[in-house]
Amino acid sequence: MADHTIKGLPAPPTKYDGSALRIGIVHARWNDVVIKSLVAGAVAKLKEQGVKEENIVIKSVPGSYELPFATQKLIAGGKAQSAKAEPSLISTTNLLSLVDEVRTGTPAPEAAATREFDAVIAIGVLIKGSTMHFEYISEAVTHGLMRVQLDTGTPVVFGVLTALTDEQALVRAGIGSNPQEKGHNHGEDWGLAAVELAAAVSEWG
Ligand code: DLZ
Repeated sequence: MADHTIKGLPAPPTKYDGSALRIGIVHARWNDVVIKSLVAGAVAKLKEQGVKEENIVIKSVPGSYELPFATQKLIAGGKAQSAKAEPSLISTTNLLSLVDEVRTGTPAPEAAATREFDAVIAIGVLIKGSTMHFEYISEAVTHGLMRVQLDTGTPVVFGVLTALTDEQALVRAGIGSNPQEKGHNHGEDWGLAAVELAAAVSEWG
């Protein structure tokens, strides 16, 4: 019988242009093998959608519990940099880099470094142990990240796996231990979601 499922994310309705976007990734370091694969998947899809390498900022924190705070700080830092940079838009240095940008088609690095984030992907891997730790952290992080995006107005992609076993986590990062069932890398979906949210949904308001 054919392997068939109704689950999962279909392709986006259109190919979004990520070339002008600045995307942050904040990832936990716990369960590092899975994290690395998820981050790589997210970055690959961001680039495939046109997001430039210099506009992808990757930061790490120890564990998933730290993700909401760190995500909020990253977003706030981007907004502060962008506010500071605004008056200098008319400075000679900025004017020259803008001219250069138009001439070469390459965004000036200063411009990239001072822009606010169009979306942030928060990535963590929680694996259930023998205590209630997993339940408490999962719930706190889920609510925390939702709060961050609604409070800041910057989309936050929920890239947190809440797996009951090591294998569940591996399969959801596309690195399952069974060669017949390596699974799908959910990091790729998160990269696509970030571009869709930043390029389309953010324009709705
Ligand atoms: C303490 C802990 C445990 C037991 N498990 C995980 C996990 O599976 N995934 C994860 O990302 N982090 C875990 N942590 C660490 C907490 O998220 C956090 O870093 C510490 O409690 C310090 O705040």
